[in-house]
Amino acid sequence: MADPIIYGPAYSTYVRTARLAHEEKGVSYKLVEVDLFKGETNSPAHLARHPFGKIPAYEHDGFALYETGAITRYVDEAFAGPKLQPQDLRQRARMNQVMGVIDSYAYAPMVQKVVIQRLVVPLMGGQSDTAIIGEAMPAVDKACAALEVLIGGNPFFAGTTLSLADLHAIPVFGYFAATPEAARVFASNPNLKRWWGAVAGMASVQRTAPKLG
Ligand SMILES: N[C@@H](CCC(=O)N[C@@H](CS)C(=O)NCC(=O)O)C(=O)O
Repeated sequence: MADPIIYGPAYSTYVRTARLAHEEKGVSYKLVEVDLFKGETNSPAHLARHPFGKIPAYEHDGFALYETGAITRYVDEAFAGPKLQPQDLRQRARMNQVMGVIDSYAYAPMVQKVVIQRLVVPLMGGQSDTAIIGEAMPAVDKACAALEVLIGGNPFFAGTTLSLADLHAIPVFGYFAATPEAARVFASNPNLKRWWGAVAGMASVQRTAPKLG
């Protein structure tokens, strides 16, 4: 059986989540570069894989899939290896809730606004727009305050073991932690700070670390 294929660039947060799922399961995969910044996500070939022109797209043995949460749940259930979805109903509900919070409330202000302005725009020779960052920060604070409550005193978002929720959150925090805004956000959210301090050192997280620039 051929290795599964993840289509997308290594710098994408959602691509990294899909990669982390394979890494944690111990499943080898092929990463096929589709560069967002070169407009390749809107090429006919990519739109055939993902009609919304997003990344990642995925293929396993003739089965095509998109949407990161669907991909990571599939990977967890299709392959042997450590279970990344809790058996316990409520822990699994918490995992799904956190994945939804990242998608709906955290990703846009944290990545599309603060990370793009702080890390990507300067790399492309521009200047960070502090007005965009300032406008995004109330939404960042709200999302992080909610995640702070959801993780509580647990080591991971769904409880005592790593789950897909952590893999959804890691790439977002991986970039956000490198912005100047992170110090204050982590100071206000000690549970998130403790969580990030622990997961940042995981081998899979190190192996998938994006190289910007
Ligand atoms: N709902 C999608 C979101 C994926 C997504 O937004 N990916 C970003 C990159 S991390 C993207 O494709 N951005 C390009 C765009 O929005 O045009 C999923 O869960 O896979």
